[in-house]
Amino acid sequence: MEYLVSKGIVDSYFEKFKKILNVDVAIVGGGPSGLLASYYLAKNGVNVVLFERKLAPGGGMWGGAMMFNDIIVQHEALPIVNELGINHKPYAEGLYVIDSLQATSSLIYHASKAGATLMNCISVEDVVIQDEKVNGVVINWAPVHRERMHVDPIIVTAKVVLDATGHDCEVARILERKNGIKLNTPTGSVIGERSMSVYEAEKTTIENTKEIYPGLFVSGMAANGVSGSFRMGPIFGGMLLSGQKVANTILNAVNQTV
Ligand code: 48H
Ligand code: FE2
Repeated sequence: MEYLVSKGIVDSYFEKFKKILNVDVAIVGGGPSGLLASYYLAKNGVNVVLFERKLAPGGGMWGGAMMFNDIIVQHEALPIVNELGINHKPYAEGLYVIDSLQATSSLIYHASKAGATLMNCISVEDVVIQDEKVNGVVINWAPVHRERMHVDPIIVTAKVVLDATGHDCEVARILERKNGIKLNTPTGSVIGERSMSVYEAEKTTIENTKEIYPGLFVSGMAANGVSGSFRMGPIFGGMLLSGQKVANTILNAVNQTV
């Protein structure tokens, strides 16, 4: 019995691991924008893996505002909220309150049920470049990084990579720092996010959601970070709409390369 418990897990995990070594789309970061993108891509038959370095995907959505576990969404994002079966309370003109724990767990559940492979405890530490295009990611166990162990990584090839790493825009920064590459941002570099301006930031989150280098897309807070736009605080409509937009944009890109 003991042997079978272990064998079931090891067999299943490595079957899953082999499946994600070569995918259509690799998503870096399991915050709301990355999770929602993985849900829509998987729902449309795309082979997608999401890497999250923490034990629990969800990023900044669990914590609500200053750990008050409610968040705000605006009416433009309600179709997504309803599709995910998340309860919402009307609060003010065009604004709704949702429970951050129900919202985050629903995103994880729907992404997984739709067929996205969610890999937690794994960090993306580099990208693969071939013919002036991002062609995959380089992964390692998150604790290996935390302990600063000198352990070489595993390579995952992907037609498309999504930087959904939030405020740090880690993948874009790695690409720029290690390769001196010019990105599709207002200055050609990772600019870094500006201070708080809720309305402006929610608008630019959607506009900044795009391909910033062949094969590398950005969504959510990373999209605002690379383009030097504002932050918006604990309102999440822009994150959800960004995840939806990037899934549609990537869907077109992947279908073109099939
Ligand atoms: C593996 C990684 C790596 C890596 C990071 O920050 P997130 O929640 O991402 P978004 O952009 O979908 O949502 C942003 C939102 O939560 C937020 O912070 C808002 C709206 N802030 C407004 C404000 O004013 O502060 O999640 C990113 C995830 C995290 O879980 C990281 O652990 C993970 O990405 N991550 N995972 N490899 N290299 N880098
Ligand atoms: Fe944040």
